Amino acid sequence: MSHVPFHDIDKKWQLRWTEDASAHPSTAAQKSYVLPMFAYPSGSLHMGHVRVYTISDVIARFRRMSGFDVLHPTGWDAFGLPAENAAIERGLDPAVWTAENISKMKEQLKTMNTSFDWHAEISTCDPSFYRHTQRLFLMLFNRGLAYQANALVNWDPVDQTVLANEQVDSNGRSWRSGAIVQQINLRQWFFRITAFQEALLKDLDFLSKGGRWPERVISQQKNWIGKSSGARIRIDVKHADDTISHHYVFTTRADTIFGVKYVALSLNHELSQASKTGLPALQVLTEGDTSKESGSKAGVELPYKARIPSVSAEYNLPVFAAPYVLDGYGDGAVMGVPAHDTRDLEFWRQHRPTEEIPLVIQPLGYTAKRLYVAPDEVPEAFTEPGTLTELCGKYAGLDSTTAARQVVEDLSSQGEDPHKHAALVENWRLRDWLVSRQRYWGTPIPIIHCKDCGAVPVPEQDLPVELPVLDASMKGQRGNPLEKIEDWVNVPCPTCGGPAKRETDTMDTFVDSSWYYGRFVDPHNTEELFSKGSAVKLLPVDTYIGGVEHAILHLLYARFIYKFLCSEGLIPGQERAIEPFQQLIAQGMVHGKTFSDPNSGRFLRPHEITESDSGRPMINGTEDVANVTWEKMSKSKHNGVDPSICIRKYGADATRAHILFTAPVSEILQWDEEKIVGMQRWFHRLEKLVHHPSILLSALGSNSIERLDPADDVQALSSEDASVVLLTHATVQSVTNTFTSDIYSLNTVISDLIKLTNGISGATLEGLNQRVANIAVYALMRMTAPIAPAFIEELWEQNCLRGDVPHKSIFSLTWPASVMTSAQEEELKGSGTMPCTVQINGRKRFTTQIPRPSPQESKRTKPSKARITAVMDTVLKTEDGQHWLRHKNNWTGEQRVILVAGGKILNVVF
Ligand code: ANZ
Ligand code: ZN
Repeated sequence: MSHVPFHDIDKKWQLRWTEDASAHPSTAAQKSYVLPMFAYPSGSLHMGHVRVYTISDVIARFRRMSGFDVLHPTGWDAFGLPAENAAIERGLDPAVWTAENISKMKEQLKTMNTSFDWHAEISTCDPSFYRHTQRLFLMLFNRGLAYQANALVNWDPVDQTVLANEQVDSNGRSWRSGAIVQQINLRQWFFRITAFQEALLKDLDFLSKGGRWPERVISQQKNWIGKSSGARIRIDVKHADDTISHHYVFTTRADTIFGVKYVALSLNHELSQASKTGLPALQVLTEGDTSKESGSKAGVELPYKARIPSVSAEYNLPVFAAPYVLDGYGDGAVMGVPAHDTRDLEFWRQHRPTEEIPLVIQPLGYTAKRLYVAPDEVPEAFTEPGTLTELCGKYAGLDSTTAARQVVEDLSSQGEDPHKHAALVENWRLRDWLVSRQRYWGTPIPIIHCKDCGAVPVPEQDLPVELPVLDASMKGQRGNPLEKIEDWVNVPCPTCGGPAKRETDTMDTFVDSSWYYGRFVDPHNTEELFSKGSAVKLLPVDTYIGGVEHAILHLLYARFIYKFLCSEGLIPGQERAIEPFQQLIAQGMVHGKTFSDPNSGRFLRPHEITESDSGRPMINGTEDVANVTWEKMSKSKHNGVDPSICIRKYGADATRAHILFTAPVSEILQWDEEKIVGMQRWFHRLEKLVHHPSILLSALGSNSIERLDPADDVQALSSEDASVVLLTHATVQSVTNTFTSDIYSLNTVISDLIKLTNGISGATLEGLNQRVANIAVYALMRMTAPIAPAFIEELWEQNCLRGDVPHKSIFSLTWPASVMTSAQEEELKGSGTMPCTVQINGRKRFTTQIPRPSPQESKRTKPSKARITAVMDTVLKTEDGQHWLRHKNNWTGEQRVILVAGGKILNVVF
């Protein structure tokens, strides 16, 4: 076996491609914008990065070869707390620290043989970028879509900043500092994303069509936006002094109105607040950390009684203050229906363990024996829609949907405005986006606060508001250093010239990433975020690739800002739905092999393990075998793999191929380095093929080896030639189809290419017609090029040299189309079908129709591999085939298959 110096080849071609980058201006008519989610510059690439950039690079290279004008850029999500904290710990300027990390990671990215458009590189912490983030802020501000308001926020007392809900763990601690998070009221900046909620919801339908986005992501976005249609129902509340007041509850289940046993109010509801002084228990509840209690049964009964007018004349419903009722959703008030809501049942069991509850909904076609039951008699609430029971008066017998509609209709006609007994309403779970952070390392909010003029935008000509450089005395301090930099904070008011102060909050980094994909289309524009011309030409992103952990926030914010920019006319002429990412490829995580001690559960380092002769991982110095699991790579589990080491050892191309081959794109990838040699072996076989004396790709002229001549008589081909042509043809179709419409199955591209490589080698090149051999190898090389770019480029160059033809990049060649005409294909495959009896282990199981053998095939004494594969494919597609081979037996594709009598009998041996 020859030893290809993969590492040297990588280096050689990385350099050559950089030199050539400007050499081929694209003349393609159609653009394709392929974008991987940009990285946070932590300083080193991890396997997750390698996976996402491999996928995007392979797609980008494929599209270039397919004739698209491809934009494949990347940049750096460079602001944010981790950089600032790392810088504080080391006493460095975050700008310097970040720039160093970026240059390290950029080098690493290049070692992956990626083909990025580096001329468009951006970094969100660069003033030339963030001046536009500030412009975006002011555009929103001028439209009333960026505003200040008081809000209860999660405050991390150690890092001294506001945290997003997602950054607080289930124990109420900060994800970073570990401090108990406090809820405090602070004046904060918000973006009014709720102004776009209808469009954000509706356009999800477009994204779900044809699988543009994964359903999982769509449903997460739907839930987050959380539109719910229901009704407000009036409740009358009698106070201790017999006065009556009117209030409302929000319900999506008006059909359960006859099952109401109590009313529950949020702790901040006006009625809860009004009774606080007399109820110490309520005070305790209010002062506790309510965020943790929202699911609990906690509650305090209040000194009121309630009724739902038109259901009951008497005030017989107890009223509770309960943390499970959220503020700011609906009316902060709930009608409690223990029999039909899980939380309500739990709550009722706690507070009225013996009082019977009415069953008002029963499953379709089922009649309950008793309509009143004790809370403990029902194992769980019946929460599905169903049929209304006899307890529901004139609504008895109706189905839930009809009854709910009817109840609301009836109640809406009762009572006087503004105190109607009910009204239809919609509620949205989506809240405006809190964008301010009390930290240094982010885009400064371009606002100046003046006592007389209020919040005044920084004038256009003064943008960007640059971050001041931290001086040594600021380093290592907690809190927001901006507040302490007097020369920066104190400025004249742009409107009246009086003394004023800059806003010291900076923006959430999600603001940067909400529009960065727009910047790549016009990265050097100083006047605008991007020009209309470039937007029309290049936006939206055609294929966006990234981790599913961004399924909600980043993608939702980006969709919002894109819609906003379109509404401002910055992105004109969008024919398709106004969506920034037309296709989303969500890739799975990379897991590492993890060893732990079966006795203590302790995670073990690789050097604590030695493989036994039988391949078992023994814990050194003991008789114990380590437990092996696959888990998310992390320092604490000692299961991380450094991609640079791997790339240096095996070459970038084998690493890329391994990543693609090991798992379908959306699934978890179990990183098992030992398997990379499998890819190297495939490369060696491929190399042997290309080095064969009869393979002279360029010399023969690439036109003549693109495909068979339409005038060629395929009947004249030998059976080996015919089967190689058919296999090549099938591979081109399958690989092209995966690349264009089934990217999630990229793993099958590798297996298809391996099969073709083996198919050609198996046919012993000497025996093949030279044209046919060259057609097959030429197609194989081009199809492998996006995956193993440097290796194929090298083989291609060597082949050119051997043929004495000047080399030009393999990426300047076009993607293979079909290698013969459809008439030729039909002739080769033969037409019509014939009956075939299928046997399993020699016993006859069923009979089905299979394609007739081609004329060449009929000449053979033994059926070709291609023929067997074609027959098995047909058989597996039948119902009988599925039943006998997949359900009754476990067909893996490796079983022995015997085809006799031209196909009349097929025997599969398990
Ligand atoms: C009575 C009822 C009976 C309910 C039943 C459900 C089942 P979605 O679909 O998420 O909008 N609810 C209303 N306001 C609430 C608040 N501020 N905090 C917590 N829960 C609240 O949920 C609507 C349902 O959530 C409403 O319908 C209400 O309970 C509860 F068998 O009303 B339902
Ligand atoms: Zn002023």
